[in-house]
Amino acid sequence: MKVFYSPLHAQHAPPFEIFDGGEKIASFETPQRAERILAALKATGRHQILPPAEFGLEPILAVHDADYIEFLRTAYAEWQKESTDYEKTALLPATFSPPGWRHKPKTLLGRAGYYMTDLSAPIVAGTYAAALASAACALSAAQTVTSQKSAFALCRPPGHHAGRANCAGYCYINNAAVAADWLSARGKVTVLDIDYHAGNGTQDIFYRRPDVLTISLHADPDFEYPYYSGYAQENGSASGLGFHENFPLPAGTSDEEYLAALEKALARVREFSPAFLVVSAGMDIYNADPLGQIRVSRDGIAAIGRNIAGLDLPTAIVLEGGYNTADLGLNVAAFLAGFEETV
Ligand code: OKP
Ligand code: ZN
Repeated sequence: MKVFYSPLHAQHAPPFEIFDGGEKIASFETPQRAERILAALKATGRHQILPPAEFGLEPILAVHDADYIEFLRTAYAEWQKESTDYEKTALLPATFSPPGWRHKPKTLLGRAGYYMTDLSAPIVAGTYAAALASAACALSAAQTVTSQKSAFALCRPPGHHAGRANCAGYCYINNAAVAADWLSARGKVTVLDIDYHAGNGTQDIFYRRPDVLTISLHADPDFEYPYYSGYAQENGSASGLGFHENFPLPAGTSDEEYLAALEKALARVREFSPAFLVVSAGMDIYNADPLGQIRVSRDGIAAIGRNIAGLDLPTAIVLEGGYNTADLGLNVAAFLAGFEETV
């Protein structure tokens, strides 16, 4: 399978994230994640590693507001110019704009609180370059599946929590949404999100659209991040009503239980009958993930890949999360091997 990878991801290496209780910890989302995956995929000898093509900003601006992207591009440098009495390692505000309070202030930290919706997406010097390269990998995978069965985008940073105008949860540009929107000019698209966390950014971006069916299987947001969306009763709105589906799952979900929920999701995809599939492939459903409480084994991950391939659709597979760095490469390799297994 063609695998799109850019070394620019390494320019995004946030020195910390803030956890519950205000605990400042080393970021779980590290450059080593991508390096492990790259090494594991090379070791299989079954994949062709390629740099992403250039797509420019246009396909990104089709799903994100221009002022938000401009903020991502300029915020860090602008912040560096301000004189502060604290050390400026990563841009993270301490004030956020409550729902409905949508005045966009001139001051940099005010705008940071406007565009950043939690404490797990700090901006460092290389964030914008890495996020652009990550989106380009997803777009390259999308372009590939217009003429081939599948492609894998080794995206870092991930994207599915990024909304039209906000970053959150390690995500800045919504890679899968950018790829899906690009493909939607060529036919109906389904985004199937199997990351442990609800794909709330993707949900936000396509919520009113009937031409892109979005489906997310994830830990029930009633106990897990992102908490405020990802519930079963959220089904889209306006002409997009009926074209979003969430499958919230309990902690401890096993292979069998996960695959049963996936079967329901796949039935909905078949009914929709899209021309293309984009998979938001997070590996944090793994039973030994440090952030996750779903218990899918590596064999289970391979089975998920196999069952999704059974849809027999041109499929762009886009990396999202997965934080057991030691096992991450093997998990992605297992998913792709399952996907490529001929039935
Ligand atoms: C990104 B992806 C929880 C703090 C919030 C953010 C997790 C982002 C996951 N204690 N953590 O979906 O894998
Ligand atoms: Zn996740």
